[in-house]
Parts: sequence; C-alpha cells; structure tokens
Amino acid sequence: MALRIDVITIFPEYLAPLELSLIGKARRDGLVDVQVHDLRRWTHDRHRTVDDTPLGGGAGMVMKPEPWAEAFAAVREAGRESLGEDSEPLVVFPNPAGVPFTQSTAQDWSQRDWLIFACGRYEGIDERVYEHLADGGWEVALTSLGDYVLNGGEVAVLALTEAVVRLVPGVVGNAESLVEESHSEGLLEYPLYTRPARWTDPAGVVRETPEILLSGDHGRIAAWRREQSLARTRRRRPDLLGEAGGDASR
Ligand code: 6GU
Repeated sequence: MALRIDVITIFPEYLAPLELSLIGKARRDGLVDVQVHDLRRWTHDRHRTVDDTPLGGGAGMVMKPEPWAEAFAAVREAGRESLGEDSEPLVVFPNPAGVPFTQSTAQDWSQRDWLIFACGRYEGIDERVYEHLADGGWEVALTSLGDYVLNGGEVAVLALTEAVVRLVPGVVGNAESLVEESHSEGLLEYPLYTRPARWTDPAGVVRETPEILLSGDHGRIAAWRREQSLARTRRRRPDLLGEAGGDASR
C-alpha cells in the first residue's frame, strides 16, 4: 500500500465522494487506504458531545479536547497495526489560518506513507490539542486552501485528498499528464483544442484552432505552448513569475 489516509470528522457522510472516480478506483486498486472515522465514537456521554462554549466568552462553540486526544491515540494504534509499529503519521488540520496548500505540498504528501486529516468544525478546536500533539512528538501541519472561510475541514479534505492521491504512482494512468499540467512547472497550462478544427459556435461565429497545432511540427508547437503558458501566467497570476499587477479577468 502506497499511502494511508485517515480522516477524523463529525460528518463521515461528507467524505462519501472519496468512493467515486479516480480516488475510488485507487482505493479499489489498493493504491491508497482511506479510513474515515466518526469523532463521536470517542465521546462517552449520552449526547456524544464534541463541543462546548468558549471559555472567556464569545460567539459559537469550541471543539472539546478529550474526544480528539482519544481519537488520535486510537487512529495511531490502528495505523501502526497496518503500516508497522514504527510508522508515524503527518497530522493535517485544514484551517483557513494555516500555511497555503500548493502543488509542491501535494507532491510532498503523495510520497509519504501516512496522513491523518483532522476536520475541525464550529469556531475551532481547543488549543491544548495542538500542544498535546506537539509535546507527544507528533508531526503536525495547519493547511489552508486559500483566503476564504469554509464551515469545516471536510470540503477541504476532499480537495486535499484529490490533489495528493492523483500524484501517487499508478493512480493517474498517463504519468505524462502529471508532468505537463498547470502548476507542475510553476506556470499555468496552455490553451487546449480538439476537433473540429473549424467550429461554428451557436452564435454563428466561425472559430478556428491556431494553425500551428495542425502543422505537425512538434518543436514549434512546444515553443508556442510555452509562450502561451507564460503569457497566460503573466496575465492571470503575475505573482507566480515574481511580478506585480496583472488582469485577473481572463
Ligand atoms: Cl483548509 N479549512 C477551512 N475550514 N476553511 C478554509 C480552508 C480550510 N481553506 C480555506 N478556507
């Protein structure tokens, strides 16, 4: 098994899409082992309580530390049983206050053998959970998808898992498509075309593909695509080229 991913959440059903498409196939092919756990399994009261009001006051609720600590201990034991007794996971907390997730993060994680995604909800998790893990020598990452707020980590975990699992060797059939895609070389992808080479759109406008793509000259096509990638990156994401400004509309 190339990669084990544990997900701890109070909404296990939220992760059902991990059974579909490329990730579902990778799981059935034995390339990744995804285990989704209900955090409430590690509660002991009648109401299976995972949250409480913030000490010191304030809006919303905070996730209690005890279920998390029990969950991490149990998931660690289960993982070690399957991966080997000296395996150590990377624990990832999806969090808008985390370090931005990039293609290079995805590449790093795809080469590990064990990730645990810990999905917070409400306003967040009691800070002592992070201290407890750090003191116990756990490797922990706080990771953000971008500068906007989701209600919980579950949707982020779907995105993170897809970005990582597709890079696990054997998951994407044509390995070349991983080399050429957006961000793999720090540039955005060039425009793509397929048949018909001459297409009349629904408004009656005749739209031709760039002639060079029909030339059969692979060297010139590669150079044209690189130019397109560069121009598009300069226009949409000048930050990727170390430049300022740009026009985000195209
Ligand atoms: Cl990773 N988690 C949550 N809850 N919100 C986010 C996010 C992650 N990335 C952007 N917003």
